[in-house]
Amino acid sequence: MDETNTINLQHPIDPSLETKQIAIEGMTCDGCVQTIEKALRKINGVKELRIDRSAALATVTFDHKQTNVPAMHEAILRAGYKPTRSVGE
Ligand code: 9UX
Repeated sequence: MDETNTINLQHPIDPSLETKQIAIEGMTCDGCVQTIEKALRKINGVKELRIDRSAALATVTFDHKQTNVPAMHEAILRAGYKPTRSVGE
């Protein structure tokens, strides 16, 4: 078994779930965080969401059969913020 390839961002319980981090610019206060949370939770397939304002990072667990990172970038942009990159592609 190749142990170098065991970093696994998929959930062991449900292989269609993925967790990704999206960096977001422009979250100046906690109201911004709530606006983005609302926008992302509206997307079908978003299961878990945690936004860390000081780290400028959203951690999202989603069903990759229902949504994807570009859709989340789009929602963040529409809410008025700037997604800059996602980690763990
Ligand atoms: Mo706070 Mo964010 O007053 O757009 S909600 S800065």
